[in-house]
This record gives sequence, C-alpha cells and structure tokens, in this order.
Amino acid sequence: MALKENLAKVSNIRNIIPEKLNFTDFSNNFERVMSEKSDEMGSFNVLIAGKTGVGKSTLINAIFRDELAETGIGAPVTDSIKVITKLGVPIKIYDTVGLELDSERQKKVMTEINKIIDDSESSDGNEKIHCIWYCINANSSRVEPVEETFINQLADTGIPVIIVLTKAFSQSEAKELRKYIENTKDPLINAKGICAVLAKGYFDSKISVKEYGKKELVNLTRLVISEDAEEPFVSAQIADLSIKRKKANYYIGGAVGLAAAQCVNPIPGTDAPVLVGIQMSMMASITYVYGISLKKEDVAYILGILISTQGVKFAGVNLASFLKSIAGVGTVAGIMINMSVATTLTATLGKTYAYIMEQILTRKLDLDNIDKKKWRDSIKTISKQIKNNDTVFDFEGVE
Ligand SMILES: Nc1nc2c(ncn2[C@@H]2O[C@H](COP(=O)(O)OP(=O)(O)OP(=O)(O)O)[C@@H](O)[C@H]2O)c(=O)[nH]1
Ligand SMILES: [Mg+2]
Repeated sequence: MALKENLAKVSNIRNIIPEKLNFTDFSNNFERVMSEKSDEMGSFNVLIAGKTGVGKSTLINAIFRDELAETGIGAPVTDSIKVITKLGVPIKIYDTVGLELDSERQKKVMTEINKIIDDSESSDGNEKIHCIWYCINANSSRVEPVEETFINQLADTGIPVIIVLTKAFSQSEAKELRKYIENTKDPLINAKGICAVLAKGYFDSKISVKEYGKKELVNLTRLVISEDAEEPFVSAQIADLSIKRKKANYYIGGAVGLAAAQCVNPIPGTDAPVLVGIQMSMMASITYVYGISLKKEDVAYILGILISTQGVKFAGVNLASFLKSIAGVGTVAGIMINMSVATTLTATLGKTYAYIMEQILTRKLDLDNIDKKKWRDSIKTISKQIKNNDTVFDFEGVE
C-alpha cells in the first residue's frame, strides 16, 4: 500500500480515540486496529512442489515462522496437494505431498494445479498463487526430462517459478547442478531464478555443515512476487530480519511524518491523545511486520513496562511521562507538544517498540514467562542506542 493511502488510514483512526485514554481503551482499540490491519493484508500464497523427500517440509519450517509444516493445519485440496494454513500467519502453502514423478502422475498433478489456479482466479483475489518454489535435490547430477517438462509447464501458468536446490550439503555439488541447469539451452529457461539452500545444518562427530541460502531465496522471491504479496510475505518469513526492520522503519517514518503534520501548531500536553491514533497504528503495523500475536494484556504490559522504565528522554520530554498521559494515568505537565517533540516521541516509541518485537521474535524476550529485569535492561539498551544514534532502526532515507 502506498504510504499516502496508509497515512490517510492512520488519520481516520484518530477519530476513534477518545479524549482521555486508559490502558483498557488503548488495548481494546489496539486489538481492533491490529485485526483490521491483518484482514486488509491478505496472505502470501505459495506452491511448493518437488519429489517426495526432497526437503519441502524442512524448507517450509526454516523459512516461515511457527514451524508451519508441523504446526499448521494441512488439509488435502486434491489427491496430491494439501494446503497448509495457520491462524495468525498470513500465508497459504500448497504442498505437493509424496510426489513421485512419472509422466502419468505429472499429467494428473498438472491438471490439479491448473484447477487450483483457475479456482483462485474466479475468487476474490486473496487465493491467487504468487509464486512457485520447485525443489530439486542439490546432489542430483542432472534434472530428469520428466521434471524439466513439469517445471516448464508450471512456468507456463504465468506464475513465477523459482528453482530451489535443496539439501545442498555440498556447495560444490550444488554449483555443478546450477551450472548444468543454467547451461541447458532448451529446458528451464522459463524459471525466474535458481538458488541453493541448506535449510537445516548437519552436524555429527566428523562433519559439520551450516545452513545457508535462506536469505537468498527470500530475496529472490521478493523480486518476483506482485506488490500485494509483499507485506504478508515479509511478515510470515523469518529467514531475513533485515527486511522486517526496513518495513518497520517505513512505518515509523510514515508515523513521524504524520505526527509532524498534526503538530504544525503546538498542542498542549493534555491533547497528547491526538498523537495516540498515529502511534497506535504505527505499533499495529510493526506488530504485523514481526508477526507477533499479542493479547490485550500483552499490550498493556508492554506499555506498563515502558512507563516504569525511566530514562528514555527526548526533546525535553520523558517517554515514560508521555506514555503515562496516553494511558490516562498522568499528564505531561506544563509542556506544549510541538513538532519536534511530537516527531521525536513518535520515532522513539516506534524504534523502541520495533526493537521489543524483534527481541520477542528472536526469543530473547518472552511474553509468556516475563522476566522484568531482562525487559528493563533490553529497553535501556535500545534507548541508549537511540540516544547515540546507532540503532538499526533508522527511518531516515525511507522513501
Ligand atoms: N540436515 C538437513 N536435512 C534435511 C534438509 N532438508 C531435508 N532434510 C531431511 O530430509 C528428509 C526429508 O525431508 P522432508 O522435508 O520431510 O521432505 P519432503 O519434501 O517434505 O517430503 P514429502 O513430504 O514426503 O514429499 C528429512 O529427514 C529431513 O530432515 C536440510 O536442509 N538439512
Ligand atoms: Mg513434506
């Protein structure tokens, strides 16, 4: 969504904010804004095909959050294809299960895939398949003719196909196969890209091979998918945190711009809730980007801990006292919120919040088993980084 449209939405949200907020109001509204955000985003839909045992499920678990292949609901849609979904994860994975390719089988699967594509085109657009990952075992010396035909038929559907060389324990073998595919004149010319991935490392007493290639697959995929799939894809994947940060920065930058526009004329501290709508929407978007499922109590907790962690101070205003005024448990006594205060506070809140989301995603902070000291230390770390201007959350330069 263009930033402008996004901002227009944000300013609408402002109208729902009551004059005086408290934690419950904030959490209730936040929950609603969050669920509107995910409804609006739709899902990233991917078809993962390849012969049985090639490593499709392992790849799914490694690229997307929540160990989807195991924890998602897998419902058969046809004889050979099941669809994996999970509540709260904006993704739909069509997985070819136990596929042995002979020409009979290939024909049947292709018919089933074409039916899924046709059905999706006649639906509301949310079902559209955005990308196909075709998996080939990286230690194969060549691609069998029946697979070549299959890949080309998949590409003929018009959906971008990426060839994934899976179980790439040996980088040199993977390179050989890649060269073979790239140099093969006729077949496979229709695939949009190729990359080697070792989704899971391998260690025993003699050998140790580290996982690699996941980021490359994520970035290749981003290049070929349509714009509407970008947000859900960034949210659902966990292989590349830097693109989540970039998205978070985009939302922080948008909110800062809007906060500035709201405060061209300084507003009294008691009118701070004017800014809350902007910030709430920013936080909801960042939560979506990181794919953290927050309960109302979690939101209240995070605000509470921000309030009780002193020392985050900007433009002469303490973030804690500003948040207190938002939550209706105090006032920003005697200050006028001018443009500089509004933008600094919004940026500080955004960066701090994005950092917290990242810590939760990477399991450095835990919402289910809260260690207050750890949370406070973590908030202090990010505020120090913000003060020294060396945080990775840098919304400047966001277009
Ligand atoms: N170490 C390591 N093992 C892998 C990797 N990919 C797959 N494997 C192993 O290979 C076996 C088969 O992998 P799956 O992911 O189940 O293969 P699949 O393509 O989903 O198989 P089907 O569902 O039967 O079509 C499992 O024992 C995996 O642990 C990898 O990247 N690294
Ligand atoms: Mg599988």
